Amino acid sequence: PASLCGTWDIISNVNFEGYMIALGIGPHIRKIAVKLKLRKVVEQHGDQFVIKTLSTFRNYSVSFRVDQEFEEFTQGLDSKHVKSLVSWKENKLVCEQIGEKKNRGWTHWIEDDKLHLELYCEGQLCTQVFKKN
Ligand code: RET
Repeated sequence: PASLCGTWDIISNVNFEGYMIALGIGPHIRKIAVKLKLRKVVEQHGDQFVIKTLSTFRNYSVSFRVDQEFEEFTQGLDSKHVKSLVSWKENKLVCEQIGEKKNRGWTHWIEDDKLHLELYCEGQLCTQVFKKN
């Protein structure tokens, strides 16, 4: 599949609010977060990924190896411990985040030279699209 690597800037963000409500994020943080111009920085070395979510308000970074379960602490998001597993499904990088919240995870893929990200939690789906910086 096309590489996810690089620096990516958000161009659309649909239902981030609903996703944050599902995560249990309070109204004050949601009000700030929904306006952020998010940037993704993706690095890949073989099966090892580092994905950074950068903003003027808060940053979030996660490192993982594909097909290897890991403990993720969602610091600065909802600050929860989840067991995460990332795998390739066709051309999509798919993560399942097992924890207190049902049906939680995300999917990253490239389409039309853009980075697409679906974030889901408890029936809420947020769709973000990033263009290459
Ligand atoms: C911010 C600001 C504070 C509130 C929330 C945030 C959400 C971050 C998210 C990050 C997703 C990262 C992923 C990484 C993949 O490897 C921007 C930190 C809720 C949703 C999917």
